[in-house]
Amino acid sequence: MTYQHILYGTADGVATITLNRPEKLNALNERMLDEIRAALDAAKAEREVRAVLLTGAGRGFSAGQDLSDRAVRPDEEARDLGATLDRAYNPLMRRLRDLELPVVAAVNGVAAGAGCNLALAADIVVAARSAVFIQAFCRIGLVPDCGGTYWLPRLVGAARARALMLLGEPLSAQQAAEWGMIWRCVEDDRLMEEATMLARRLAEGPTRGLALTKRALIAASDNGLDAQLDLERDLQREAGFTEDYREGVAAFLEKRAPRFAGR
Ligand code: T3D
Repeated sequence: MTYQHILYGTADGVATITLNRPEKLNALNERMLDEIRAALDAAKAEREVRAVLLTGAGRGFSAGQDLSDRAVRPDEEARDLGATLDRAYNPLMRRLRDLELPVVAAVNGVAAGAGCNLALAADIVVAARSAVFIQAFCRIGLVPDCGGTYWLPRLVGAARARALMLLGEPLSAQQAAEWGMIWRCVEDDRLMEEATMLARRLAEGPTRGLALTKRALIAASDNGLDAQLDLERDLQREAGFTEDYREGVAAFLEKRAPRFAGR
């Protein structure tokens, strides 16, 4: 696929996807959502890619749905937004959930609406100190989507999620980190260095084991303890047969750093 609205590149085992409509704060349109999905598929298909880094060009991460595609004249029927979720947003969120690679989001600026929940769907979120997170949906009469109503209460608790979603006020990166909504808030000029280092470190990790961990954590949101213990058993069985596990144990016993091959 030729990318118009994102940049895609790979280096050191990391596929970097940069949302690239900076003049619109990387507002999302259908083409861009298709491109992000295609880029995730490309990352998955490339053997040497073992982690994904998602960020935005310019001063924003993403301002959510491009509202200039949503202007409705009084004489027009409003479009069926459920259909857009079915066609474009939900497949992307499911792709991210199912991707067996760790995803780091480097939130370089405002993350609003679907842009906010896209960032929160990453496995590890690092944000620049100047970034803000806005559940902007209520400001325009919509419902939070992209899994926000699922993930946000689990990340910050019901009371904070409710207020964020009903008030639509900006939450600073610092506060988001203090609330456990994101992993870390860093100085603006350190963001890309920190996020890239993190993604590279993950790319050198035991990729299968990390993917299985991701699967366990996602399932834990719905499972009871018994189901989760059974799942951990099954996933541990699988991890125990990987080359990386052998290498991890050998490296420990030989008192050296492991060299994980991602298999
Ligand atoms: O529709 C469906 O399919 C359903 C799914 C919905 C998912 C959603 O994401 S709904 C929520 C949509 N997003 C918003 O409501 C946020 C709208 N944007 C803002 O509230 C503000 O722009 C921000 C708080 C994000 C940033 O404010 P600020 O003051 O830093 O920047 P700005 O001046 O408002 O924006 C800069 C430019 O980006 C500006 O263009 P201009 O005037 O310089 O030509 C602005 O119009 C444009 N822009 C920002 N957000 C969007 C946008 N253009 C289109 N769509 C946007 N979402």
